[in-house]
Amino acid sequence: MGDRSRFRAALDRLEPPPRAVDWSLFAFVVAEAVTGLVSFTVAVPAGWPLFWLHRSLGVAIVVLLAWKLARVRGRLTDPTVWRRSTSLSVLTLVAVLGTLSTGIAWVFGLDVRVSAWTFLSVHVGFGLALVPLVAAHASTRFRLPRRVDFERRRTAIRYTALLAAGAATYRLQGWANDALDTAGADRRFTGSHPREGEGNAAFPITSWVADDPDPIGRDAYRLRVDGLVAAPVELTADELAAGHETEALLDCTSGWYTIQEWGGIRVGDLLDAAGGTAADADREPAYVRFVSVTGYRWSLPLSEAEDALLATHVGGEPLSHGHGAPARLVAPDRRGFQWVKWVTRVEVRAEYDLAQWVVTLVSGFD
Ligand SMILES: Nc1nc2c(c(=O)[nH]1)N[C@H]1C(S)=C(S)[C@@H](COP(=O)(O)O)O[C@H]1N2
Ligand SMILES: [Mo]
Repeated sequence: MGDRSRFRAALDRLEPPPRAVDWSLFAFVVAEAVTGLVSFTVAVPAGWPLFWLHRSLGVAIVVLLAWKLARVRGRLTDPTVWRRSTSLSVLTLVAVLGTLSTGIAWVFGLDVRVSAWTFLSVHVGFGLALVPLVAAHASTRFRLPRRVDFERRRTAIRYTALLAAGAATYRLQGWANDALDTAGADRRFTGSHPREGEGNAAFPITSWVADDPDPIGRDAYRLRVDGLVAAPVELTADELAAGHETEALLDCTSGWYTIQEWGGIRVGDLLDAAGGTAADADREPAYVRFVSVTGYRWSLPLSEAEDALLATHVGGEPLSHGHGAPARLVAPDRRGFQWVKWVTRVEVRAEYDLAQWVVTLVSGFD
């Protein structure tokens, strides 16, 4: 046997039975949606394995898809065998290819915009569309998985090999990007590209979905600090410019990051200005909620919040309206969407705020 045919034979042994390929594609797409969405909440380098898993699964999908397309090619190219569900299959294929190609392009540094969207956001859009499409596609050709298709030892070997190949491919990509010195070489572990420079002009203004308030007049502005505090207060913008400084990295899930020197007031000092936190009859202070003039909001656990900053300045300049003036949250170990802009209320609470996950998505829509 020549080297080539030996490779072919090994590849064929790795190929799962058709039904297992189909079910694996379904499972891997769901796993990609989950790892992708959860990765949005990861801001510290210790979370890198999640991003590697997402990338390895992505490469594995390329391999599974190649096996699948080799098998069903005839059904797509021969119009005499088209059925009603074929258009759904084609649509699903388009979404898969859209997700894969934008993901791969992003990895190689193609920081292209589709209107205001980065390729990474387009990737997320395709990926989210893919989940219901794959589910609908699977239901039109539903066949229960059979035990013989997932014989234990072979299955374990196959999936380990697939994921290892995925991780190895991603490693090779890193070397290729470095060797070619592409823009893709310069990504953080989250996949985000740097925005260099200091101050307001150095990084984009990003509103998650629809938040776009009118500028807030500095003189009329008051920040209310209330909830489980001893003495609720209202502070002026000048009182917030307390001169506390911290360097922190803002990493937006649309794929960019910036390191800036932020100035303002430590949230712990802010709570002290309200007499400190105070339990009432049956509630212990546990979270601090930061609420925007738009209603957008996020909560941090109390001890983390105390060390966070309510910023009035960036890179030595007063914060611009777009970046959240008069004051915005700077939460160092959090992703950008949690850095609430245009904060008008800081509230100490006892409970975790589950609804914030929805509010950040719909805030700004009337
Ligand atoms: N009120 C409010 N705060 C917000 C947002 C928003 O839409 N509304 N977007 C968040 C997102 S997604 C990011 S990445 C950062 C971006 O901050 P910047 O616009 O100063 O770059 O603000 C966060 N704070
Ligand atoms: Mo963001």
